[in-house]
Amino acid sequence: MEHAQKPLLRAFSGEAPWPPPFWLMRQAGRYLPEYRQLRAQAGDFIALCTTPELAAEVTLQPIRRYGMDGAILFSDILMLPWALGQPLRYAEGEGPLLAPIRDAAGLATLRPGAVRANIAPILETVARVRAGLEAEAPRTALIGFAGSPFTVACYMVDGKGGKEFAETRRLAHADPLLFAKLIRLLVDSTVEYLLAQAEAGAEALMLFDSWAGLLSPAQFRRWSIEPAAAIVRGIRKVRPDIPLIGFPRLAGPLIVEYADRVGVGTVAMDTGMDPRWAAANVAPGVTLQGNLDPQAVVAGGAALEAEARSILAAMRGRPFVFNLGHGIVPQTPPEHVAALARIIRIG
Ligand code: 1CP
Repeated sequence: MEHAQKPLLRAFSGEAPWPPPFWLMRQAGRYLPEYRQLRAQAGDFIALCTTPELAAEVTLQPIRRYGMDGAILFSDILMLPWALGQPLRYAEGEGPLLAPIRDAAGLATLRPGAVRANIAPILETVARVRAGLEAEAPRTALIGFAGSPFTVACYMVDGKGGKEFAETRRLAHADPLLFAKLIRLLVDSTVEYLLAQAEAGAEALMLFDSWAGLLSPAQFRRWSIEPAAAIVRGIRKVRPDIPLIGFPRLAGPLIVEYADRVGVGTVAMDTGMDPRWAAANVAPGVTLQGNLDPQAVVAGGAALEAEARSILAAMRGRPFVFNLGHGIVPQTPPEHVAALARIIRIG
């Protein structure tokens, strides 16, 4: 389908198609039996992300079931540190584990020059998904993504998943020069990585700053807003028109400053953001995306319907993309996602 006619790309460009287009963060993955089957076949999560045939198939699985308007590349934000040469593994039940980087010697082990070769299989996945969508779901647009520098640094410095990332926040305060070097390296590599995804066929690009809200306001400006703005400038030089989505999770009212300063056309709201407040305070030209509580989809029934309808009512008439406020969780019954899709399609 003609690029400009895809509902998701129209909404990202500032139009307000209704019912709104939708997709769901983490829409491929563990709540789907067909994913669990392929995951078991691949064995290892990194193998799944770097086997284009399997990663492309997993990306398309939720589209076949629910017909989302957006397909998000199946990969992980930690594939960039992996491509930079930082040792990474996903331990069963524990999430990601990395060899932590906390000093200049650690930083010196990263290999930005190796990124291009290492991401080749991921770019091959992008190309395969784009061809698959063309054939199977021509109204669905392909979204590429990366983690934002601060959120990726949380894993690179702390060395594992979590909710606090104390080592990373301490390092940012204690040795801002070293931390700035890491962030700058990540800005440059992220521009390269996202532009390569666009070149391979991604039609929009999303930056996940899942842990930005852990920062103080001053640190948020320095480590979330400024690096994201630098990434947007780097992308815009080459691809002035590609839709960009920013997700400064847990930013609270700083979402307004993020939207003003970063230069993305779409800002994603987390679960705690009041959509009416965001509609009144975020610049009117900015498309909003979000923000249903993933647990409402686990619950299903009348609770799911009421929550979804209240978001739709708040966003009617505005450039808007329906999504969750954070990733879908593995406990989600697949039939509740089908129910949600029906509610959104009524508008
Ligand atoms: O066991 C498995 O199958 C691995 C689970 C899994 C999956 C399905 C991980 C490990 N990553 C992913 C895929 C993923 N991650 C996608 C692909 C799209 C899709 O599933 O539809 C995307 C966009 C991400 C992004 C991601 N990874 C974020 C940003 C978004 C968010 O949720 O905040 C973050 C923070 C990660 C890190 C990560 N990767 C995996 C896990 C378990 C975690 C969280 C670790 C933690 O902090 O505890």
